[in-house]
Formats: sequence, C-alpha cells, structure tokens
Amino acid sequence: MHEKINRLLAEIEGCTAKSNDEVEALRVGWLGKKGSITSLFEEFRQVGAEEKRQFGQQINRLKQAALEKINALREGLEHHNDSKQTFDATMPGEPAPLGARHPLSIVRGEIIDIFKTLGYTVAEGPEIEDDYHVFGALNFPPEHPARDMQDTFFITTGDNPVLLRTHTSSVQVRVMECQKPPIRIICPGRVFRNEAISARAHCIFHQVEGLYIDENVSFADMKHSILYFAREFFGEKVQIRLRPSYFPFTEPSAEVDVSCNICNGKGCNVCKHTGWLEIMGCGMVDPNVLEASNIDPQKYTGFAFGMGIERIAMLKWHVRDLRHYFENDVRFLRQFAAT
Ligand code: 2NL
Repeated sequence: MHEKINRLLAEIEGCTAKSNDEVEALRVGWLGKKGSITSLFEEFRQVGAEEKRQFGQQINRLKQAALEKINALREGLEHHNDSKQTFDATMPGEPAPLGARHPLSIVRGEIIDIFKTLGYTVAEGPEIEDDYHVFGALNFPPEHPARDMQDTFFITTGDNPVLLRTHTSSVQVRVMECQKPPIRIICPGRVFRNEAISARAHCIFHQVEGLYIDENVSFADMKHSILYFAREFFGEKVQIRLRPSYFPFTEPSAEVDVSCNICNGKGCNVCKHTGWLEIMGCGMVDPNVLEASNIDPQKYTGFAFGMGIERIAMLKWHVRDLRHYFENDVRFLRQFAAT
C-alpha cells in the first residue's frame, strides 16, 4: 500500500493537461467512484488498527495533492486562454482620441497674446461683485438703465447690492485702486446680463477689456494700438474705422469697425452690405473714473476698450448662431481641433 501511495504521488506531481476535458479525466481517474485514490480508501478499511494511523495520514495527503493539482491545472488553462483571447502584440493599438480647445478659448488666447506683445499683462477678478465696482466707480449715474433689474442679475438687493458683473471693467477698477500708473492690463472673463437667449445674445458671455493709463496717453495712441491688434488678428490688409459712440466710463467714446474680411469691403450678407464689421468699443477714460480710483486726472490720461469674445470668434469662423458656443455639441467643437 505504501508503494502504491508513492507511485500515485509521483504520477500526480508529473501530470499536465492541455484542456479542461483532460483535467476532468484526471479527476475521475483519481477521485471518481472507481478512481485510484477512492479505491485506496476501500483498501484502507481492511488494514489492521496499527497501520491505520500511518496510512490514513498518507492517503489524506495524497487526496489533498490530487485536489491541488486539479485546481492548479484548471487555473493554468484559464490564464492561458485569457491571454490567448485578449492580447495580441501584433494588433494595432487602441486610438487615444485628442480633445479640441473650445473656440472661445482659442480666440481669447490669440487676443491676449497680441496685447502681450504691446506690454499688457493679464488681470483677473471676481465674477460676483458689488454695485460700486460694476457701476459706481465707472461713472454710471444712480438711475442708469444698465443697473436695472432687467439687465443685471442681482444676488441681493438693498443699499449695498451683490450682483454678477456685467463687464470686466470691475477688474480694471480693482487694479486702478491698488496700482499706480503706468497701468497696462488686459482683462478676459465671463460676464452676465439678464437677456433673452437668441442667435445673437446670451445671458452668459465672454469679454476682453483693455486699459492703458500713463502720462500723455492720447486718442492717437489708442487708435494705433487698435489698428495693430486688428491687423495681427484679422490680417495685415485690414482697415479700421472709428464711429463716435457713448459709454458712461469713457469720453470721447467710439465704436470700432474692421473692413469685412469676407467681401473685402465690397458688401455681403455678413457685413449687411456695409463693407464693415463692428469689433469693439473704446474711448479715453473719463476723468471721473480716474478720480474715483485715486488717479490724478490732471497728471494721467488713459484709454480703454472692450470686445465680446463670442462676436470676434463668430467673425473669425463665420459662426451664425451664438448658442453653438454653449451647447458643447462635439460635432461643432471637433471642427476646431488643431487650430
Ligand atoms: C464694448 C465696449 C468698452 C471700456 C469698455 C473701460 C474700463 C474702465 C474705464 C473705462 Cl476701468 N473704460 N472699458 C471702455 C470702452 C468700451 O467696452 O462694446 N464691450 C463689449
């Protein structure tokens, strides 16, 4: 019996199997009803009491070895099959799709880069503001219609209302309050106005404003900086024209047009047959605005300008509906990959 046990142990150790069927055949051969280990248990019943202890331990160890071998063979086959089915080193790799930058981010970056070459630095500030930084410090009279509930989102009302900024001029006010001229900043950011959403308007949109304050800054300096920007952004052949306008915070004020880059000034749908496209507003900073932020209007002058990023991006890529920018439909966004 001892000999039989040793022979079986050696057999079990040396066993291999190529399929689950082969493993099952081994299991039946050892542990099935007529299996070799099962029959050893039968024989074991006949042996004398003295040998029982010795053989009992040996047979149990043998059974354990057989069970472990069966499990090991099954596991080995599973891994083998796994790797066979899911890993083929010769297959081409899974593509890793790259995202695209949002068109508004692309345009904002281009505008900032152009003004950086003129020595401007970027300034940022809070979207949730107080009445003073959005209106009071910018020479808006107390009854100005822009302060109206219909135009501005108020978070609290009363004596000292908290509101969402309607322009990024509030950032420029904060810079004027704590920096001495020369000041040369560009303020990109999200702004909020209580408007019905349409193809041309949205209640959240993006602006870039610029401010330059120093001694002897003139209207001619402003005009030249804007011409430089327009040519860098829209192309070197572009012309600009300034039309008189009005803003509470600048005097004099102007609206800036560029010659239409679609029809080259001849007249088309986009420029409504005028040959010109409006791109921004600008003006010389009102002395009241300088004074409110403790800058001496006798010593310093400055110019400021503001443009809507959505509008500039519409002109650049001929986007017809502003709502595309906010819907994030990948069919729209994908078109700006690698720009
Ligand atoms: C527009 C017009 C403009 C300004 C913004 C400004 C800021 C300060 C002082 C004076 Cl702190 N002006 N900003 C000036 C003129 C026009 O924006 O059409 N924006 C979309």
